[in-house]
This record gives sequence, C-alpha cells and structure tokens, in this order.
Amino acid sequence: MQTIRTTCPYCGVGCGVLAERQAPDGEWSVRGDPDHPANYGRLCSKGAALAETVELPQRLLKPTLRDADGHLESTNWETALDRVASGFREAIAEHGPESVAFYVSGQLLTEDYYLANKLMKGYLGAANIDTNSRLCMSSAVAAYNRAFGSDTVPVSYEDLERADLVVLIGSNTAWAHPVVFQRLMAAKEARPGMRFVVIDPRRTATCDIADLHLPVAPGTDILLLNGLLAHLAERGKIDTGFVEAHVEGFESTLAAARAEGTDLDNIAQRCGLPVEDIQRFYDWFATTQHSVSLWSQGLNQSASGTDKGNAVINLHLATGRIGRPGMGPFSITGQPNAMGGREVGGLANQLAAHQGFAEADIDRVRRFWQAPNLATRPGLKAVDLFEAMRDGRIKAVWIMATNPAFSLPDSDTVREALEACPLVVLSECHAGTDTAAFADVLLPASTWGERDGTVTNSERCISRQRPFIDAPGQARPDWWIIGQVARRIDPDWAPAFDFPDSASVFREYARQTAFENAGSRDLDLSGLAGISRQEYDALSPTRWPVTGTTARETTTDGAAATELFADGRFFTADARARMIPVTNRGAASALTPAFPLRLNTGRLRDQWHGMTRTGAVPRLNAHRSEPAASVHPFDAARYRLRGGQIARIGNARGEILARVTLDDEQRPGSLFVPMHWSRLTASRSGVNTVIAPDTDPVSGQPEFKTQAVWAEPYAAQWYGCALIRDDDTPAGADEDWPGDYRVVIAGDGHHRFELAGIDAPADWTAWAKSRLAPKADVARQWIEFADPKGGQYRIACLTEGRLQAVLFVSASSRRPDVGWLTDLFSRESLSDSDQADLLAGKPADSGEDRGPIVCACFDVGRNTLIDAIDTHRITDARALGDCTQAGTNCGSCIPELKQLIARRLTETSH
Ligand SMILES: Nc1nc2c(c(=O)[nH]1)N[C@H]1C(S)=C(S)[C@@H](COP(=O)(O)OP(=O)(O)OC[C@H]3O[C@@H](n4cnc5c(=O)[nH]c(N)nc54)[C@H](O)[C@@H]3O)O[C@H]1N2
Ligand SMILES: Nc1nc2c(c(=O)[nH]1)N[C@H]1C(S)=C(S)[C@@H](COP(=O)(O)OP(=O)(O)OC[C@H]3O[C@@H](n4cnc5c(=O)[nH]c(N)nc54)[C@H](O)[C@@H]3O)O[C@H]1N2
Ligand code: SF4
Ligand SMILES: [Mo]
Repeated sequence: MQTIRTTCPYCGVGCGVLAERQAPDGEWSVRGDPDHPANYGRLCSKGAALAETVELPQRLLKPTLRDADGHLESTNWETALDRVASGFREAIAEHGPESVAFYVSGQLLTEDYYLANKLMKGYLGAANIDTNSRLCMSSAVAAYNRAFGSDTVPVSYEDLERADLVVLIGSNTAWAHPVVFQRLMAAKEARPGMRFVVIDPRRTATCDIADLHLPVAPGTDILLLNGLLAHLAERGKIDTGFVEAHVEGFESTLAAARAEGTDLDNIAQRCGLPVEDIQRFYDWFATTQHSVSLWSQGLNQSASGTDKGNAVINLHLATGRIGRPGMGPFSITGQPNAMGGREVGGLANQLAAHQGFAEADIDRVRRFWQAPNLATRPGLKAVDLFEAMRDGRIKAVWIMATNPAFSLPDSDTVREALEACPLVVLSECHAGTDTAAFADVLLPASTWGERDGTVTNSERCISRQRPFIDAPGQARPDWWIIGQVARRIDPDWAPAFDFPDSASVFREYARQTAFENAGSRDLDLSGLAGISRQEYDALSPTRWPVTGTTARETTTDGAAATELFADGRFFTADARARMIPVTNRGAASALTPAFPLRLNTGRLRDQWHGMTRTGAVPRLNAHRSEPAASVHPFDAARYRLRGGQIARIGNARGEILARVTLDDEQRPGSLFVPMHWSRLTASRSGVNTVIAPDTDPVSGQPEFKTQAVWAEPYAAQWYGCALIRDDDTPAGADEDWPGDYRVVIAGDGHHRFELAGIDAPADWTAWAKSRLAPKADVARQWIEFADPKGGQYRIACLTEGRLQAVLFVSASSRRPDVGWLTDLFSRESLSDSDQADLLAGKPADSGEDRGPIVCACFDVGRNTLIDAIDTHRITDARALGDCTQAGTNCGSCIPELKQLIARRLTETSH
C-alpha cells in the first residue's frame, strides 16, 4: 500500500486527504486523513470524489501560442516563456510598469503566490497584481484590518465546537464548507444545548441545524446587527471593562447604531422578519458569552461588505468576546489557499507578509528582497483592473488559476477587456475555459495530485499539498513558470528567482514573515524560517503564528496554539481595536417596476466554481445537473414561470436562460441561480452576464447577491435531450446545435445535452444523423419515431447492438427519465424490448425511476428515499442511511435527507 498525505484542493476548510493505491500501477483512491485537525478523517462529496479527477479531460498539455490569424499552435517552453518575457519587458519599456498586470487566484499554492507577488511588486515595479480573492473575502480582510490593524482571523474550528451560540450569517455552510458543517452537527449532537442561528434570505440546507432561521430581506443585515448592538447596550450587556481597556470608537459606533432606529417593530418590518424572532436572536446573543459569528459571501459580496464585516466584529468587541476559546468573529475563507494569498500579499493593496504601503513597510520589504523596483503605492483592484484593460491602459496581463471571463461581474465587459488587451497570458490546466478563448499564450500548469507546496485554510492552518502522480504532457508547477519568466525578463533577476524546489520558496517566505517582526505583525513563521527540505516534506498541519517556541506544539491540536488577541492587544499603533460606525446602505441596484426581482447567486453542494474539475465527475453532476433558477411559487405565478420550463432572466446588461425550479425556500421576490455554469458547460447560463460591477468602496469587492432583474418565460417551441457516447461526442458541439438553451453534462462514458429552442432544424432526422454519430466509417443502425402532430420526435443510433446516441424532442418540457437512459448506455447491447421502450420514450416497467440524485456517493435518488421513508416509516436520517446507504459515506446529503423526512412526515400527516 502506497499512501501520500495531501490536502483537498477545493474549499477553505482545508481537509487532509490520503491518496492511496494497493499496487505501483494500481488506481488511486482517496479518503479523509484521520490525523488532520481540519477534518479528522471526514470528507464531503467533492473531496470523496477526488480520485475520479486525477485524469482531467480537456487538459492543457503544451505551451500554446495564438498566431496572427487567431489559430492556436503548440510550441515548446523556451519559445512560450520568451514570448511572455518579451511581451512584459516591451510593455514596460514603452508604457511604464503600471501598464502590466497579474490576475491570480486563491487556488495557487503559497509558493506560487509568493513568487508572483515578488515578481510584480518587487521587480516589475507596480502593484497591479490582484486576485480572485477580491471577489471572495476582500471585504472581510478590509473589515479585520480596520478593526484590528491586521488581517487576523482570530477563531478556529475548535472554537466553533466550543461555542454555545453559533450565528451563521450569509453562509451556506452545509454546502460550501461541508466538513465544518459536519463538525457543527456532531458538536450539537454531543451538546444539544448548543444553539444555531442562520441569517440568510433563503432557507438553505444549513438551516437544518438552525434553532432559529432569520430569512432577512436581502441587503438589510446591518439593520439587524446594529439593532443588536443597541439592544446589548440597552440591556447592560456591554463588557465595559474590555471596551475601556482595549477598544476605540465604542460611543460613535453605538450612536450610529442607535441612529438607525432601535424600535424592534421597525427593525422587524424593514428586515422582513417576525419581531419575536428578532427578539429571540437578540436575547440569545445578549446572554451567551461563548458566541461565534461565522460569515461568508452573503455579507462579503456586497457593495457595503466591509461595513457588514465590521458590524459583526463590532458586536464581539463590544462584548469582549474575542481572543478566548469558543468565541469570536469568523470570516470563513472560500478557496483552498485564500488565506495563503492574504499572507503573501496577493491583493493589490497589500505588500507581502501582512505589510501594507506605509513608508516603513515599503522600506522593509525593499530591503528584504533587495528589490530593484519596489512598488510604492497600491495597484488596481480586480474590477478596476479589467476596466483599465478595456480602456487600453493595461498592455499585458498574466492570469493564473482563475477564469475571469466567467467569474467577474459583468462578464460581457470583461470579455471586451480581454479582447482589447494586446497580450493575455493564461496559466491553466484546462484548455477550454471561457478565459482561454482570449489568451495569446497558454501555459500548461500542473494541478492537484501533481503539484507540491502549501496552502493555509480558514483557521490559519498551513498544510502540505503533496504530489502523487506525474504531471501529464509538459505541464509545470506555477512557481517554476513564474521564476522562468522572471529570469528572462531581466537576467540580473535570476538569483532572486532561483529556487530549486518549492521548499526553498517557502523558506524565503517564512523568513520574510519573521524579518524585523519582533511581535509587530501577527503573521510570524519564524519557527519555520530554517525549515529543511526534509522537514518541509514531512510538515504536519501547523497553525500560525509559528514562532520558535510554538512551531512543533501546534501541529495536531488547533486549540493548543496561543490564541491571538488573548491579551486584548491588537496590531494598531496604540494596540487598541477599533469599532467602526456603520449604517445600512441597502442593495446597490434598485428594484424598479422594470427590474422587480432580486437575483441571488452562489454555490451548489457538488460543483466547484467553473466546473473544470467537478464537472468531469458523473456522480457529482447527478445532484444538480442544470443551471436552475429557484423561484418561489408566488413569483412563479406572478411572472408566468412554470417548473421545468426555461426562464429568461435579465436586465440592462443582458440576459441568461435557466431551468425553473419551484422552491418555497426562496424569499418571495428573490431568485437564486447557481454561479457554476460557464460557456464550457452551457450556452447562455453564465449568471455574471447580468451582474453589475457595483463594488464596495473600501474593499473593491463586487456585489454578487442582490442584482435587480426581470424574469419571464422563454417561449420554447421544443425541448430536447440527447445522450451521446463519448467516442462520438462531436467536437465543437457548442457552435452548431439548435436551440438557445443548451447544457452539456458529463455522464459515465457519455455526455448528455439538455436543449430547448424556438427555431428547430427543418429535418430532425437529417440533423440527428449528421450530428449524433458523426464518425462515418462505422456501421450504424437507426431507430426512429415521429409524431409531428403531438410534437414528439425520437431517434436512437446503435452500433453493433450497443446504444450509441439518442435524441428525444418534445413540445413539452417533460423530460425522459434520465436514469433509465443512462442505464441503457451502460449495457453491452439493447434487447428488442429496450428498443421498443426507446421508441415509446419511456421504460415499459417504469417503476424504477430513482428520481433526482440526492446521495452522490451511493447514487440514491429522491424517489428511492421517499419510498424507503414511507415503507419503513423512517423518522431520522440515520435509519434512512441504514436502509438505503444514503448519507453513510461523506454525509454531505444528510441535511437534504432530514429535509426530505420532515417534508414527508408533514405531507403524510395531513
Ligand atoms: N460546493 C462548493 N463549495 C464551495 C465553493 C464552490 O464553488 N462549491 N466555493 C468556495 C468559495 S471560493 C467560497 S467564497 C465559499 C462561499 O461560501 P458561501 O458564502 O457559504 O456560499 P454562497 O452560496 O456563495 O453564499 C452564501 C449565502 O449567502 C446568502 N445571501 C445572499 N444575500 C444575502 C444577504 O443579503 N444577507 C445574508 N445574510 N445572506 C445572503 C445566499 O442565499 C447564500 O445561501 O464556498 C466555498 N465552498
Ligand atoms: N455570480 C457570482 N460570481 C462569483 C461568485 C458568486 O458567488 N456569484 N463568487 C466569486 C468567488 S467567491 C470566487 S472565489 C470566484 C471563483 O472564480 P474562478 O477563480 O474564476 O473559478 P475557478 O473555476 O475555480 O477557476 C480556477 C481555475 O484554475 C484552474 N486551475 C486549477 N488548478 C490549477 C493550478 O494548479 N494552476 C493553474 N494555473 N490553474 C489551475 C482551473 O482549471 C480553473 O479554471 O468566483 C466569483 N464569482
Ligand atoms: S469540506 Fe469538502 S471541499 Fe472542503 S476541503 Fe473538505 S473535503 Fe474538500
Ligand atoms: Mo470564493
């Protein structure tokens, strides 16, 4: 048995993973690392499916250049690196250092990130390096900095478990940080007195744990939180000793909160909540010393996200609930190395190692790097950076490990910016991302499973990602690529970028955190500054700070680390924390009769962002396979939207198409559309087409969650569903398919296309025969059924009795049973009755429809679960797991199992 300890490449929980195989040429499998302090052996559905992603499809394998005609040509590393280096060198020579930019990612490793930042800020001479973390938690960073004088997250997972009250604000923890959620569920089971409040306009899977759910009206969180501060003061629950000793700004902050109105009825009315629920929340918070407030994108992704973060932190400073076990304000990070990016200075307004653009910091960073061209002022933040690209100020950009054409707001404008930029370099592992379409130079990067370095998770724990397979083709680590470009831009820089391995990069980074620190900065890795290659390879998960004395003690037990702020001293000049007066500014875009609905966007349980990794795993595509607009039944009735049909959702910027799902868990007046679909997987469902680039004035983070839009039915004349075996999936399927709505879903050995359109091909048969099985040299058997009056058309193609492709077209949005079709694809040959079923459009014995998949690990569908609940009179998730296996592996579906049971119980009791 060969075992490699590594770390999950998805969310900021940062779970330890064991990659294992039985024999040297065997297949890799993964399981949770029982010794990792983030997960103690647990994994969620995405982590548990990691072994299925080690061979990614559409992998970028060679350095590639675009020629003058727009054609891509592969080349060698020498040529590609020279092209990048000369492009950047020439742009700077002609237009100065501020004409170039890097746009990087919280999915880089710390070593990659460190060198990208060093090259841009220390050597190229501008600070135009920003990161997708700008879209992610830059508001929290700004809020922490304003409050503490440092970007310090002063809470651990263990604090969550030790708390008596956990307030989850704008966080769908159950889906976005599933292992933290599992830890919370376990903590509650062990200590039923523990309470949870969830503040989210939607009733999410996270509400499964809630003792109280506050479906706050979008954009009113500050009203609610300010009201709580005023309430605490009213009830004498301010920790005046702590405030006097350690906090500035209490009076003005309280005054601002009071000015907002302290009348509960008024707050309740404006937040759209029952007054008793607000009262209950305020009571619980007032009387529970051990409180953690955990927040995420529901607060951060807002044009007042920084104020929202400070509204949370204010509550903890006013009550002195900080720096001690079981309490504190916790902004949980999204990406696997979002925290590492903050550490190395990946944001345009920071320098490395938690230093800013103060004179002394600039001087210190310059001396440490012996930097010839240190940037002396902040660079452009993401949205502004792409704006500068569009208006011609940026002449060369290098994008690494992110897909801005998909993930930035107002994506059509971002595309224009990429189009306008004379040199776009992209380091990627996937060849087909939306951004790749604009790249002049594509550099193949190694990725998870191949790369070697460190990441820092939400609770400041540094873990190793270790390679267990070789990078395919010519893929290389990002840190190596950056170093190679640096030395080509100026050979004199070679010594500063001459690193034999990632360990030596890490060592320099650790030394920088220690450089002239002496307790003046929170981030201190002096205990790791002399780390050897062997020690780095063996490094166990370590929470920072890691000074000489704590280096080895903090490895397994996060709580044992000396907690920051335990002494009430902060990193401001006077060591006092700041409360920040904030007022509620509401959503950036106004509702009007023309744009009457709020569009909320975010995550699904089993997909990761642009789906370049998770979208390739059939079982992860089973949970939610299409871009669905979740619409409250009231709104559906009002805007004539029918479940299963396609909606158009738009505003002045453009429109998207999404499949309507009726969902009474939405707040009436709000829609939810997941962020995951890009042009890689769907024709017109990229939600950022309609998101305005409204940003927070302090952090620059865009508002992604409260866009004013209209919604109306798409007038589909036909709906189609095609499944095509992978050996025949036509290349460029996206261009010449009929219909406006098209989603591509990877299945087991086949791809499925969900379609809807107004215009149809004149002749479906001709179209199907040329497109479904394009390989001409193979004998095919076609079976076909047409009922033009009934609007039905079905065709299937068999190769030597085996199902090759199938297309169902119908005037109605009722779709064929996909589980049944998928099953037919797995058979070696189709019987006569199977063929008859195909023509009939449904299985003769249709008792077996599992329904939509709920448990991705064991492929258990909703119908199977409902059957089991009814037959065995099941009342809890564990019993349901015993009889169906659902939820017994990774546990990510347990909240949905519980919801299903609860619903079934209420339905059957009537
Ligand atoms: N499965 C999965 N997990 C992921 C990711 C992924 O792609 N897939 N991505 C990772 C990343 S990078 C990140 S940043 C995190 C994000 O993690 P989360 O922030 O938990 O995820 P989101 O779904 O973006 O949004 C959270 C919630 O904010 C709510 N919300 C919207 N508007 C408001 C509001 O006005 N007030 C309040 N209080 N809430 C509001 C939404 O309804 C939503 O349920 O997830 C990480 N984990
Ligand atoms: N509407 C809306 N938009 C959003 C959000 C939202 O909630 N709503 N959330 C925002 C947030 S919080 C985030 S974090 C962003 C995420 O948005 P993106 O960063 O654009 O999303 P990803 O798909 O994760 O892109 C990462 C890319 O890196 C590539 N990659 C993977 N490993 C490596 C590697 O080792 N090296 C290199 N060079 N490349 C690699 C992957 O193939 C992938 O294409 O989206 C933001 N956009
Ligand atoms: S919770 Fe899931 S996605 Fe996040 S790190 Fe753990 S296994 Fe990976
Ligand atoms: Mo994120």
